[in-house]
Order: sequence, then structure tokens, then C-alpha cells
Amino acid sequence: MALQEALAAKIEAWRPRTTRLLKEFGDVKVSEVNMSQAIGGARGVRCLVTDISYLDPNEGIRFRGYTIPETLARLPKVPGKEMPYVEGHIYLLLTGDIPTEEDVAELAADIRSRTGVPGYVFDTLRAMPIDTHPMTMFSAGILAMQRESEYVKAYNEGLGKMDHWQPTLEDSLNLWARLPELGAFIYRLKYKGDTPIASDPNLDLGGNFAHMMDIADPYDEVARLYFILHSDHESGNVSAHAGHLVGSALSDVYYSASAMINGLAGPLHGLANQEVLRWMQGVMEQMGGQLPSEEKMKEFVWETLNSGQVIPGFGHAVLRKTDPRYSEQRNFCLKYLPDDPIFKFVDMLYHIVPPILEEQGKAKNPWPNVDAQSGVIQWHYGLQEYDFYTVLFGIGRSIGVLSNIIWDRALGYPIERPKSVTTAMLEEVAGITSE
Ligand code: HAX
Repeated sequence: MALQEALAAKIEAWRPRTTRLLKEFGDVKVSEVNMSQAIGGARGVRCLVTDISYLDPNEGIRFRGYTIPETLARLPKVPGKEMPYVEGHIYLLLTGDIPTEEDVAELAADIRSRTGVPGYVFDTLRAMPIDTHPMTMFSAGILAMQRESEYVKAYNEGLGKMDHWQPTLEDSLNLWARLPELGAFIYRLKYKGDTPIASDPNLDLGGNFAHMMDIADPYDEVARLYFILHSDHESGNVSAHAGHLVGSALSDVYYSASAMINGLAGPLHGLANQEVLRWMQGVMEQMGGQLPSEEKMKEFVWETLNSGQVIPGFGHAVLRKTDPRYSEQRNFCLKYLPDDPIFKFVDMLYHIVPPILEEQGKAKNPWPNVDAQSGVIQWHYGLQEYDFYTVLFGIGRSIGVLSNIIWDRALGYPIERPKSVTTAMLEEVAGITSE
């Protein structure tokens, strides 16, 4: 397939760059670690390497050098649609090149041929209590599929280290084909009385997902936009880092993807998209189903902050401006659902929350992130079971995380093992002596 050949050529060309940096410049300093970074979640420590995406604090994410609007404009479009093929985005993240129409057609056909989540995975999920969180089901479903790993077979047969990326790519393509099926299955198991809809072999990844969810157009466009926007946010966020960390032990990508989903399930990370809707529903309930006035809204925001909770959907560990992923979804809302009451609510928050967070003076970034806007679109198209939203995020995020692991293997990145210190050691560095 063209993708494998293109990727093999890119990898061959890239390897000497990494080898040279390691060999000739191994002792050159990249970053230093201060006390607050050691205690505070390694914020800003430059110790991960990826060429797949880069997050500038003010500009936002670039995928392989392209901003979000550039990515959406340049990738080949599904015929008759405005959004690009998710498959084309996979090609871009893997190779760094915008694919041709033929490249996309070939990759899309390949991914379609790999659909078919094994029945035993569905049986495993059916055995779980129905009130299990969808993210738990998603993670368990991925893990249950681990026996399908081509990488494990090749590893056990003694495959050389430099070739590890090839069966990792095979596993990743299989997962990219099957995660939308798994996600849609969980949705229809949990909320639609266990009525799964079979995958349609004629549709692209986004269109097929909308079909398996049984949500009418333009939900296919929502799916394409959503999976692309959530695909990658460089390597340090919890989901990407969890996936990378587990993969660094040469665990296969089923283990990595399951770990990534577990990290994404935290309310400070991917679960924030469900938390936004939950928080808004709470406010609406208190208002008897009405949209609150601006003054009332400000009171609710302060109440949440004063009770020690965060305002979900706002703030970011790296970004210092409105998240362009938020802006892209806002543009979608302005075009397709400008009068939706929940959109109006979110838009009111966009104006109200940042000045309040600035006044409170704690959050380094008062602006909205991707999660503030994404639930609104889902809600509008009938997907109102908001605890499912992070599964959608996870399907998208798998594209970036697994692309990174393929490259980690191609470049022979070692097992990850930062060093820990004790509090007493930090006190010694600080010059604190006991009285
Ligand atoms: N509401 C209230 N307080 C906030 C806040 C928010 N939205 N964002 C940050 N703060 C507070 C922090 O809790 C922290 O308080 P303490 O000093 O009392 O601990 C302080 O401001 C400084 O935090 P920060 O340096 O600005 O932010 P962090 O890098 O520590 O954390 C978070 C980044 C995204 C986790 C944070 O902004 C947050 O909790 N936001 C709300 C949850 C959310 O929307 N998460 C999704 C983020 C995007 C993402 O990963 N999506 O998957």
C-alpha cells in the first residue's frame, strides 16, 4: 500500500537525524527543571520528542506544521461534503504529507477492509453492568481485543527492533477501523437497548460512524470534524503521554490505547466535555429549564469557584489563548445551529467566564478549551447522553497517540524512565536546613 511505502521512506530519511542528535549532541541541554516543575507535574519541561503536532501557547495546535484551518482546507474532501476524510488526516499525521485523492481512496479502502470487532469483545461488554461508565467499557473493550495484536506475534517470532513499527502500524490500522465500531456499539448497548448497527462497507470512517450511531446528516460531518480536531495535542497531555509511556515498554498498542483512554477519562482532561454539559444542566435545572440572565450566570460561576470546583471547559496547561479547536467548533455552531439554546448558553459563558477567572486570579489561562464547545454540537444532533462524549474524544485521540507510537518504534525510542527525588533531597537543593 502507498501509505506503508511512503512511511518507510520517511522513516529511513528521518532516522539519521535522531541518531546524529544522540551521538554528537547527547550532552547538550534542552531544558532545566526547577522546584515547581518537579513538584508541579513537569509543566513546561521539554523532555518528550514528537514531530506529529506542536502546541504553541498562543497559536494553538499545528498538525505536521498545519494550523487547524489549513488542515481542514487542504485535506481531500469526502465527495459532496465540506469536511475532509478522517483517513486523509491519518495519512497526514503518519507521513507529514497531504495525501492525494488516490492515497486517501486507497487508505480508506484498507481501513474499511479491517472493520469487524470480534464477537467476544461485544460479549465481554454485555457482561458488564449496564450503568458502567462508557469510558470504562471503551477501555475494557480495547483491552479485550488485545489478543488480536499482530505486533505481539511478530515480537514473539523475533522481529528485529528496527522493524517493530510495521506490525505496530498493522495493529493501529486495525484499531482505527474498529474503534468507531466499538464506540457506536457501546452507545447502542447502553442507551438504545442493545440494538447495534452493522458497519457499512461503502462509507468513509466519519460517515460510517454516523451510520452506526443512527444519527442523520450532517452528523457525518460532525464526526469527521470531531475526530480530526481531537486527534493530537503534542505528547505531554495525559492521554498521549499515558499511551506513549505504556508503549515505551513495548506493550502493544491495544495496551497503550486502553491506557490512553483511562487517562482521558479524568475530569481535568477529556471528561471535561461531559462535565461542561453536566454543569450547564445543573444551572438550567435551578433556573427551571430557562436560560439564565447574564447576572444570574455570573452568580453561578462564582458559586462554583467559591465551592472549590473548576469551571469545566476553561483553562489549559499549555494554551494561553482561546483554543482554536474551540473556535473551529464555534464556527460550526454559528453556521449550523446559531439559535440552539445550549449554544447560546455556551456563548454566554465565553463572554462571562474569562473575566471572572481573571478576577479570581488563579487560572493561568482564563480562555475556553476544546471541551467547552464540543458537547453542544453533540447535544444538538440528539446525542444527549453526555457521559458518552469522551468516547468520541478517545476515538479521535487514538489517531495521534498511535501515530506517535509507530514513530517511537521507528526511531527506536527507549523505555521511559524519569528519575524521582525525595522531599528531603529537594530541601537540600533549596538549602533548607533542619533547626
Ligand atoms: N476553573 C477554576 N479554576 C481553575 C481553572 C478553571 N477552569 N483552570 C485553572 N484553575 C485553577 C487551578 O485549579 C489551579 O488552582 P490551585 O492553585 O488552587 O491548584 C490554578 O488555577 C492554576 O492552574 P493552572 O496552572 O492555570 O492550570 P493547570 O495547568 O494546573 O491545569 C487544567 C490545567 C486544564 C487542568 C485546568 O485549567 C482545569 O482544571 N480546567 C477545567 C477542566 C478542563 O476544562 N479540562 C480540560 C482541559 C483541556 C483538555 O485537556 N481536554 O482534554
